[in-house]
Amino acid sequence: PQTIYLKDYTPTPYNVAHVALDFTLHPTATRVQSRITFTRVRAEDLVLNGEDLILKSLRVDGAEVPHELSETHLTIPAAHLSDAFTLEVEVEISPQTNTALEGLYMSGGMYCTQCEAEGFRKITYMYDRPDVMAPYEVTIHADTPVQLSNGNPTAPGCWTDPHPKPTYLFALVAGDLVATTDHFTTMEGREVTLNVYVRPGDEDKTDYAMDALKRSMKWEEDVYGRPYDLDVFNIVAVDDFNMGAMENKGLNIFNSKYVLASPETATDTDYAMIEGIVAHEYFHNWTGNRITCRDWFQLCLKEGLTVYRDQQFSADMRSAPVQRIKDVLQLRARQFREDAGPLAHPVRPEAFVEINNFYTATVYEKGAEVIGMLRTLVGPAAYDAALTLYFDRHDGQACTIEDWIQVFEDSTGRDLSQFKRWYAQAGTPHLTVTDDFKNGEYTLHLKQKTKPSAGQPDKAPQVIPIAMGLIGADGAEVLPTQVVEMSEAELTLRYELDAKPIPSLLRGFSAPVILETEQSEADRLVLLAHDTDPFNRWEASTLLAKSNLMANLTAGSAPATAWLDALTKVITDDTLDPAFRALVLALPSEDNLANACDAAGIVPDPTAIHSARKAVHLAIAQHMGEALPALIAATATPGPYSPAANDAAKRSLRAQLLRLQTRLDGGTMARAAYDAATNMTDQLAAFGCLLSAGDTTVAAAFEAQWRTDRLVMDKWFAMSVAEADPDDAVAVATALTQHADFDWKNPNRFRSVIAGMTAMNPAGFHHPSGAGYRFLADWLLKLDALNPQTTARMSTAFETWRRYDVDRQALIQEQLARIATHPGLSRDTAEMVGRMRD
Ligand code: B3K
Ligand code: ZN
Repeated sequence: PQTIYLKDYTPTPYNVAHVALDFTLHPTATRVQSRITFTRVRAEDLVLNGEDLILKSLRVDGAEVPHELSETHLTIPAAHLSDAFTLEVEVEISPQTNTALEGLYMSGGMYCTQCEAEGFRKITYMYDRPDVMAPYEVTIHADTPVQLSNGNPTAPGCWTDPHPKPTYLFALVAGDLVATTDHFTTMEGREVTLNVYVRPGDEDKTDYAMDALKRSMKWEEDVYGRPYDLDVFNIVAVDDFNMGAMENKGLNIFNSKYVLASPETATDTDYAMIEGIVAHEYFHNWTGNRITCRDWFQLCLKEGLTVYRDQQFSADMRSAPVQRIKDVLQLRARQFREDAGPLAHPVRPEAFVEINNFYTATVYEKGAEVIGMLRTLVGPAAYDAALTLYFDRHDGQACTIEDWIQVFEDSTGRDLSQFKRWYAQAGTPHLTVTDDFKNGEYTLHLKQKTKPSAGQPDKAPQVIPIAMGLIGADGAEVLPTQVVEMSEAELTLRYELDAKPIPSLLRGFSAPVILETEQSEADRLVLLAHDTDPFNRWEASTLLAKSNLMANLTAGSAPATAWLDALTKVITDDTLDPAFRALVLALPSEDNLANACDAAGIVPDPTAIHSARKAVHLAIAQHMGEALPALIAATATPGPYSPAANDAAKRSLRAQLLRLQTRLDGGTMARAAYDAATNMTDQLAAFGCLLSAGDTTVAAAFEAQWRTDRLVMDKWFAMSVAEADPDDAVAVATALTQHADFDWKNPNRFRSVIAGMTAMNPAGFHHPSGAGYRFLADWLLKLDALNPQTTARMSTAFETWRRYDVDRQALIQEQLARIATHPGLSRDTAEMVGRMRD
């Protein structure tokens, strides 16, 4: 397979002035007629992308011309082309048999598309690359009640999109759909019709997505000054979808999981995800669609910025500190993990085989952190000015990271050349801090270092914005938050003080680095109790939890009473947001602890980690003991269910407390909570407790209640594996794959069971027998033949193999080798497995 390099970028020899598409839909024989007008830039052959197409006819300005076809391209020699010409092509495609869910495919009888990154080439011949932008006109002939495409409707089945766009933003949907309709008037006075299209029967689950859309549109105007630019904005929910959602111009297509919600079927987490993803896709209209990427190496230009913006939005809609903590938890769980292993790559990669493999936590989440650091470095006002310049200067263009940085340099006068290293260097910088107090002078000595990663043996220092404060031993703040810029490998900071303070570093997690300090448990307890920065209060609690867990794991030590007391104090503090308290109570994940072992030079034993975590959890439960029932009662949310942050916060704390209570009463209270639950958040929380307590009836009851609801059943599948005893996990998962409703071709269902094992039951996945590894490999090989994209993504469960003991390493390598040598393996999976293999 061919590797594509950033350095090889060349613009096309022809521009596209206009695209007209005419679809006659049929499950196995859809006809696509295209009329594309080109203008010449350089007298070269016209080489267009096209895959799995049956060419029926081809004309240039009405005449047949010689052309060549390969598996992947159509070539028309330059000699047959003029300065400006129209290419008319008719092809036949088969959406029904398109199981990759890329291009035009079918989901539950409905036609839909997914073109990002390179799916349009499976629809017709075209320059399938983001720097070729054109206005589109689309006609759809189908015997379905609804036909949708990008832009504004002009007649039934006819759509015009005046905004030039690349192929990856093209979309088409046709099917038996019903709309929930609403309206939004933009700051420019444009009346926009908003529709959320779902399958008949799901109409009662669209309110929250619509509400989130309207709030996103308003926020985008208020905070970024960007209005919507078409007369219609459509969202469609699709059951079979490879990822979360897609920002097609004016026609966002969503995994139904991120649209459909009712109190009975969706959890608070689902509601928050819907809000965040609706916002994310909507925000792409400016950061991605109006200003797009020159090439796929620039993916973070739209993704990092749009994630940053959706995080800002969620922080504004909910609690900002809680949102920040959740974002950092995600970043550490997914991106730090990726950055520490064989799949590490820069935020802007320089080479790829299959671009779908680079829609990663690094491009998205670290990409967002980079934007956040830039904003911290230049300040909020300068950030706003730079964004205004970005939109003014680049509207309608396909841009690069250089364009983005240039805007900041031009609007602030600052040299950001060193900052660009954040885009170029893979790996998470380690920031090591030591301190000293002598003769009234407090010294902080900082060092940064980034480990080598694939293809990058030596790393240069990066600019790290360090938001920090100093706290006195009594808990009083000695120095309020200031931002220190570290641009060299080492930095020394000095402060004249009366006594040695406790440093509160990296407040708000001001940079995506691994902080290494010699902080004592006593200092952490002070920070947990008194830090003025909520993020660092939580961070102190996490570090305390981690050291207590590690002590239990390595020496069998019981948790320190001082920590348990401090924890109880936070949990019972009514002045604190219950969502914050719930986060303080949540122990670091098993994967996180495996990583902590690795960082400490200890080979992680997933079975021992699982046990240690359970032991510490039990100790917390016993310590809080009699206080738990009253605490649980205090989290009641009377009145009808509301997904808003306040009530959701209480439910999240209740779930944590119920989990502790279950350790003491074996599930008595969880049973009562299960029976009394009137919403999915409470029901699922209690369900998990009961499963963990070994309840033998609840699984069947839950299943009987929710058998006909696909999204709820996804939760049932996932939870059944996640809560299984690690020794039984593979057997449980295997049995679930034989369940009548295990539709493995549906990515949501596949992920429920397979990731239920790999991500949610790590001790089961890493079982010393190697059965978990075999189970994963079996299913990856099975799915790869149908859906390479989801297969490749799920293969990352193996990325941490280097952490483990030689036996586990060998077992994993055996499965990776088995996958790699499988005949007909997809390019997607081959690339991933190749990068992960020894
Ligand atoms: N841009 C899409 C992701 C497309 C993934 C293609 N493999 C969703 C998003 O980031 O908004
Ligand atoms: Zn995105």
